[in-house]
Amino acid sequence: DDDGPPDIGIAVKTRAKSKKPSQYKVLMLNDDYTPMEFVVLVLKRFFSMNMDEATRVMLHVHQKGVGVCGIFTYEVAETKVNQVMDFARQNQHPLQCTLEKV
Ligand code: TYC
Repeated sequence: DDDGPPDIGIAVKTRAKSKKPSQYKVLMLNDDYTPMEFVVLVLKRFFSMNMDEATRVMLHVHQKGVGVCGIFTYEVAETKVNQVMDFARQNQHPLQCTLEKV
């Protein structure tokens, strides 16, 4: 390109700056009243654990006071907390579940 109007170039950003979405732990809290079998059911139903995993996590929470059910993006973690709290309330158990930024 020697003569004529100058070439015009448009810079196109091909790769957007991508930040990994923040991760959140879903925590299960111990209490004195929720039956162990109900906690196991919750862990199986909402966190896709098998019987062995669910029992291990439930016993950990029972002994230590708190335990991790899983790590998710904020939206998924919040949904799981709401599902667990609704299910516990429907069954009149005081089971508590919460999220915490990783
Ligand atoms: N501590 C309860 C009991 O003895 C069992 C339990 C375990 C409750 C885990 C809540 O997140 C929990 N029946």
